[in-house]
Amino acid sequence: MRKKFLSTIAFAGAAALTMAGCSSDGEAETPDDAATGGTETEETSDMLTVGFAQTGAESGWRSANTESMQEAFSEENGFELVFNAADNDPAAQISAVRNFINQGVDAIVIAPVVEDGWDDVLQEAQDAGIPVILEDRTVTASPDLYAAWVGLDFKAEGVKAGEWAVEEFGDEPTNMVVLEGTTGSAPANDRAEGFNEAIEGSSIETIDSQTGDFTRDGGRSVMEGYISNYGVDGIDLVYAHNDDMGLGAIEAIEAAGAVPGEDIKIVTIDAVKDGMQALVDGKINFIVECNPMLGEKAAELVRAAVNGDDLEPVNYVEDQSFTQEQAAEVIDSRAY
Ligand code: GYE
Repeated sequence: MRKKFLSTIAFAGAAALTMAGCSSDGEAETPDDAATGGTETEETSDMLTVGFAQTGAESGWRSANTESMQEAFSEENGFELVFNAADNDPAAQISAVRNFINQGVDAIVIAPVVEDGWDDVLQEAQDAGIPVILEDRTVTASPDLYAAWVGLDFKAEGVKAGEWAVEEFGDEPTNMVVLEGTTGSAPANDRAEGFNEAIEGSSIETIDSQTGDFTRDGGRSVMEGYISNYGVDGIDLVYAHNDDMGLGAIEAIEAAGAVPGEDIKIVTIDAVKDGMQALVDGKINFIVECNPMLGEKAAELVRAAVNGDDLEPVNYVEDQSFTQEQAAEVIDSRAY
């Protein structure tokens, strides 16, 4: 905690030192030193206590992001991290942030589960003089209520995925099903918007779109439903808002006796280890990257905010994208 520790030298101890005529480290003590006995002295600790409200542990991306945050906000780097994972429950996440405010932390970092509903608690943090940094996802609340955001351009990710699909399917009539991320989350909203813009006027038709909550289980069970409604032959393409849901869809397609990546093509977003492996194995056809290594930048922003420095309010991290061939080339050198 970046607070001033007030320490009082016990009178009896000071008297004993005076009597011995030297301090505890053996240095000769002057009468002035002895005179400080019984008064208050100040020490300052530069450790910053930071509350981090993580969404939960829904995906491989999330695990990599949590790891990156824990590494950057380490004790060696001068942080005491108070970690909360909200299990993707927006109300639980808001109450975790309220707890951080009540604890009087030095700064708060939030990866907001959903975009809406943040105005009140962000105002409370501001009233308490606690700077807030957003990492990963965005909110609809006014940017005046938080110091800065670091993350990815989710809409651009959706556009890249959509452009790949348009190129892949050309003029062929294409039945697509979508596995959406958590309803109301920035990446689910923006990845849908970007993709839809990119496929506008193409031969790709969205025949169904439901949430799989960014989880592998969610992706599998929604895909099972799609297969039982439309049949394997009725689906040409799966657009999954993250790798984990795509991996769940692969399980459902294989369980139905079909070949993922061939009978049904798959495009996903994230490029985490398991997703990249499935791409190399030919089960996914294209992945747009979403970089989860945001810890260092978030820590830099927290320090600057606590120091009262001017901050760049919007901080984008670059993403790439991968075909199956490109994935095979880079898979061994990937950090996540
Ligand atoms: O793509 C997904 C996750 O907010 C960018 O959340 C993040 C998304 C990521 O759980 O896998």
